[in-house]
This record gives sequence, structure tokens and C-alpha cells, in this order.
Amino acid sequence: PTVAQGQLSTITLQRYLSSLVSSDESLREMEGLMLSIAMACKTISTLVNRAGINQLTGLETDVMGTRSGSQSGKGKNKAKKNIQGEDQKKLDVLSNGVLKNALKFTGKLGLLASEEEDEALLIESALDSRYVAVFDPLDGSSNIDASICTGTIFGVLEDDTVELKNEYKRNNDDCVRNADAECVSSTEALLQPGSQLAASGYCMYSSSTILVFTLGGSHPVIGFTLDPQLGEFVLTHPNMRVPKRGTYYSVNEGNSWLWDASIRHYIDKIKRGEGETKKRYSSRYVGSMVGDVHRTLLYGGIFGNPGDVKHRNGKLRLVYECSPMSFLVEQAGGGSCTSDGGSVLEVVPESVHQRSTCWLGSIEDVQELKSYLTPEE
Ligand code: AHM
Ligand code: MG
Repeated sequence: PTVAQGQLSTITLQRYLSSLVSSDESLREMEGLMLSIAMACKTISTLVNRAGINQLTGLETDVMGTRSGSQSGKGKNKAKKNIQGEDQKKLDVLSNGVLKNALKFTGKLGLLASEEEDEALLIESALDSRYVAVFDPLDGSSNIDASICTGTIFGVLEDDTVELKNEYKRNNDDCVRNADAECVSSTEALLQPGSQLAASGYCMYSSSTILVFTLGGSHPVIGFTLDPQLGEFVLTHPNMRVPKRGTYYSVNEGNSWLWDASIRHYIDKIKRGEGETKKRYSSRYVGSMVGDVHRTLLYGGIFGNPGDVKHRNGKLRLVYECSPMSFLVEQAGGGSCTSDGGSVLEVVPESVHQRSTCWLGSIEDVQELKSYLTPEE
């Protein structure tokens, strides 16, 4: 819908989505999914806000009911790790549960994958549903205990393997269950390139809680701010467009000694004012992808997680970090690429948790970066 500025404060997420459905009935399932994602984000926002008060900071430990209470996690109990070997924070685990349950109970989602789940989960009650979802429930968790912004990242894909899942249903003795007695499944429907996303977005937990998403196609990138008094997401950013150029670069420069020479060269040029614009770029790096991408969407510039000699594919995950964010930024008129100058959105994932380099931001800044990069052999 076209939204006049004066009407902004009255348009809730629910109202916005139902007006979309009234002109396009095929969006009805998506409406249900978006509303449950939003509901989960509201809950996560409350958890993040109250973390310090409700003792939700610190690491999740392995032994149930015997948490050491140690903030560093160096007590007797071992910190719980995700499949990638990273320590899980209590809030990582809680947020994952909130989002998982919200999506499960929509009855509109057959399969989901999360940074905090070792395997993809099959929702037995909704096997013939149209969509699957991927998410990082609480990205930037290294920042949580310092009350620095964090966020949820999500992507929704159409499932073209419904027949496979029905087959599975017929033979469901093969169901392999995880520790929570949930059914884990083949990940085929999740392993689609980012260009196939039907929706993607993030919710940022910061001085405000902001939900930004796109439904792809001709739909804009749109942002809603949680009004704590109403308890509703209210439309505040009706059509987000990334400025064509910015003056900020956002990378972890602590790793620059390990980067490829081409990337060091590019960053060196723009910060000295010797790039195409001849302007000196400033550094801005939160270390929370959602915060860094949100700023880049609004102010322009470039964000990247380049990879280095030790970690060729960088730190971020393709399926639920790089792809959804690149899809969103491209939909807002920006650009994205991998560290060899290829398209993030065309990479076909081989596994749910695989990592990928990724750069995104202002279209002209991404193009300038690409002129320094060389395709990998
Ligand atoms: P996480 O999913 O374990 O929180 O890690 C992802 C985060 C991103 O939010 C951020 O861009 C990146 O890690 C920062 O990594 P680094 O601290 O190495 O710069
Ligand atoms: Mg993450």
C-alpha cells in the first residue's frame, strides 16, 4: 500500500499485512508467518531488555539445573556449544526456543533451520505447508551482556519438496529424533540460493526494537518500530532505500593483517580519501551484524565479513545471515558480493551451517570494492 507520511503512526504490522492480503490472497500464509515472527521478536525483545534483571546474561551450561552462575562460563560446568563449536549464551538458547515454538504453532511451516539447532527440524503437523524458514535467533550474542544491540535474522523460502516430505510421512518410522524428541530431517528445501527467498528480514533490539523485512518481488523493504506502550509494531519506515554512496566502512579491522592484499588495498584507499569519491571514509563497527546492516541501510556505506588466510569463508553463515541480509539490501537498491566478487544470492548452499564471505551496502561502494576483487580459481 502507498502510505502518506501523516498516517504512519496508525499503521500497525497487522493492519499493513491484512491490507496486502486483501489485494493479494496468495499472501495469506505469509501473513500468518510474519505475524508469528513478529510475536516471537516481541518476546525476545522483552527477554533482551530484562536480561540483566532476570539473570539471563552469561553462558548456557551443559548440565541442566546446575548452572554455576559464572558470567564467564569458566566454572565447573562446561559451556554448551552449538554445532559450530561456539559457546551458546543463555539468551541464544531461549530466543531459539521462542522463535521455534512461534513458527511451529503457525501450522504453516514444515521445516526450519536455526544457527542454534544442530539439525533442521521437521514439523510433522505441517508437512505439506508451502514454506520453510531459516533463522539466527539472536545474532551478535557476544554483545548481549554489555547491553549492546543484537538482532534476529530470518529468511522464508518456498518448499518445492513437499512430495518428499509426504513420502517421509508415510514412512515415518525413519524419523530421527533429537534430544528434545523433535523430528530432524533432510535439509533439501533449505538449501536454495538466496535469490529464491520469498521473504527476509531482521529485528534489531537496540534503543528501539525495529522489525525490517521485505516480501521480495515488487514489495519494498519496510520497517516497523515496536511501540512499547501499545505493544504493537508500528510502521515507521515505509520504503527503505540504501543511499547510492556512503562514507562509512564497517569491517573488523583487527583481522586486516590476515586479509587478502586486494581487500587491504581497498580499505586503505577509501579511508585515505583515495577511492573513487576522494572522500575519507570513517569506520563504524558494532560487531552485531544486524546493527551494522541497519546503519548501512539508513546511512549507506559498506559492511563486510571478508574472510582471511585462516578462515577463507569468513565467520558469517550463508543460509541464515549472508543470504537474507543480502536479499534485503538488494531489494532496497543496494548491492552485495562475496570476497571473490561473486553474487551472494547465487551461491547454492551445500549445508545449512556453511559459512560465506559477504559484503553489502551502497550499490556504488559495492561496485568499487568489486573492482579490487579477483575471482577465486
Ligand atoms: P554470532 O552469530 O555468533 O553472534 O556471530 C555473528 C556476529 C555478527 O553479528 C557480526 O557481524 C560478527 O559476528 C562479528 O564477528 P567479529 O567479532 O569476529 O568481528
Ligand atoms: Mg549469527
